[in-house]
Amino acid sequence: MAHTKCTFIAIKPDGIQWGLIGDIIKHFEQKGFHLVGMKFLRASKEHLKQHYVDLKDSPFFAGLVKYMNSGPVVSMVWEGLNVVKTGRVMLGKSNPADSKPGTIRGDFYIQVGRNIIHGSDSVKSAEEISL
Ligand code: DAT
Ligand code: MG
Repeated sequence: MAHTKCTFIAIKPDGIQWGLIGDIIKHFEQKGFHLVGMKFLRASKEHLKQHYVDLKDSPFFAGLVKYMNSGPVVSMVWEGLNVVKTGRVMLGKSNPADSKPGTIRGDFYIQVGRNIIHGSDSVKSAEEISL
């Protein structure tokens, strides 16, 4: 299957505003993963609706799309052994309050709707790299 050794990581608009681009990249580099693609872009609402299509029926969908469109994101592809699963562990939980210290969400943020970083949650969903 395509991309089995790669994951999609995106630094969200608040992560950029908070000045965390360097820290997040450093975290992944120091862990031993390789940055194989990176793009700084402002995602359109249409693009974001596709990216989050699984959540289209959730009550926070419109707010999520609006927030993700509120500024640029840093889209990255990271490669390495078990990077999808390990990457999710490094991110922490969706809700920063449940994220352990030492994880990116656990160390840097407190609100679920502003959790600074996206990461593919399975090898299958890492196919979102193409999007
Ligand atoms: P994750 O980003 O950990 O994969 P997810 O895929 O369940 O989490 O949800 C995607 C994003 O949607 C999440 O990063 C932030 C937002 N979100 C999730 N649950 C939320 C909630 N209860 N209120 C507001 N935003 C939420
Ligand atoms: Mg998710």
